[in-house]
Amino acid sequence: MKPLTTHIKTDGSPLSLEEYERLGGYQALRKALGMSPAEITAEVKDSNLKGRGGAGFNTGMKWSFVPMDENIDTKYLICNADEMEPGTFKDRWLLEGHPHQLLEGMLIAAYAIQATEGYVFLRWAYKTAAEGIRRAIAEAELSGYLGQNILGSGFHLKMHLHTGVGRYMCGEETALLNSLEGKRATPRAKPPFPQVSGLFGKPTIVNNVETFSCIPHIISMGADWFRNLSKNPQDGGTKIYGVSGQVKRPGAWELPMGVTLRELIEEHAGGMKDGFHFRGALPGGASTDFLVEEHLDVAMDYGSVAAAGSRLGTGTVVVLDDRTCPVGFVHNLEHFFAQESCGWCTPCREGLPWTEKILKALENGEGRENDLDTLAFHTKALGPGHTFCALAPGAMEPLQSALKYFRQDFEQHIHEKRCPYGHTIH
Ligand code: L3W
Repeated sequence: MKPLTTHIKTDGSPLSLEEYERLGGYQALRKALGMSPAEITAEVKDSNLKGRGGAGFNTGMKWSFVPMDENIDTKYLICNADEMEPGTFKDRWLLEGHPHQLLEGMLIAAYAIQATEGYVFLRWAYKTAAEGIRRAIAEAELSGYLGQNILGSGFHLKMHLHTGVGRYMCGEETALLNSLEGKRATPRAKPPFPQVSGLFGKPTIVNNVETFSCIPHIISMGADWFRNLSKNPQDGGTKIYGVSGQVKRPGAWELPMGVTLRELIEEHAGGMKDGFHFRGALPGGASTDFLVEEHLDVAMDYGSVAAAGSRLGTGTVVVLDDRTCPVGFVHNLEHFFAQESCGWCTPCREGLPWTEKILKALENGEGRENDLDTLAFHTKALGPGHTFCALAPGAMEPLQSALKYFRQDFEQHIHEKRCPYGHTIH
């Protein structure tokens, strides 16, 4: 059962409103408008849908924090479609192929929290998705699904498409809010959480594309059905997993939540390319800890990956092979994170370029004996609790786990004064 992706056309072109309606599209919205907002939130909470952007927070619980006081004049609903996590390309599939499914999920969510303004905050580079979403919004407005008095219910929702300017930082929900307000995209302190004080100081829900796309199915089929799509009903539903690296068939697939890492790599991605061997993998984009061979049978759900010392993150696996230098691999990631730091807090602004510089020196054979201690210190000083947001702690995850699992490679660079893989960085 692949409720989110079964109907996406093989050429990737978006389903039109007519095609979507023929498949039962917007029936979940009709059903939702006959329910109370509290009933919808309770159904979503019971489904054990957890946020698909990377953090895995219970979606219904998040919605339940929104004040339902009738005196609040405006509430906002935002889809975080700023997909820029390295190795992550799952939302693009849904954005380009199934825009009405996303809009229907957002409409139901907006009704559940009684938001009247919605935004799709889209990655600037997703030009094809922008066209499809713009068209879908226009189609939905013309057919009475969006705008004033939706389907005669008295509920209103105005939807806007906002394209970013290409900063990873805008994927962090409070930096995204600042960006939408026309301010510099720096994170805000939490609490207050956006559910209480978000866009322009009003109650705001921010959820990921894949999260919203699950909502029409939960409302149509019920929380029990959704929970049991998963191999581990604690983390309900299916998941769009991806694999990249030196595998035979890199790609993305919608599968029951909780398939093993081995199944993903060996069955769906076709195994390693001839001449390459598996050394490790980041399970969910760049800001997660490496898993290694002993973890291949770990179930790819939030709890199991955490128990193995990492995070499910976005569920898009980046594979490290035996012919790629782990030091160079991690340097590449730290280069990205250093470049994308917004500079707001000192540990991130100063620590990431310093980390990158040490890794570059190591890779070029200029490493010193105490470099590994300095890197280990950085993994703590830039870790959780020391920075304003999750960017730097996330950046430290591949580094700290590389120092643990591939330490010999780091030491070899220092002792041999060169990269054993013959790699250099200019
Ligand atoms: C109320 C509380 N609400 C948490 C809400 C919070 C947010 C959600 C998750 O980072 C991760 C990061 C990246 N009362 C709450 C609460 N919330 N506690 O729950 O919050 P949080 O703080 O756990 O995570 P976050 O700061 O939103 C997200 C990782 O995802 N990641 C990045 C993916 C990047 C993309 C992209 O490119 N667009 O998806 C991948 O692993 O490192 O750890 O809504 O308000 N007590």
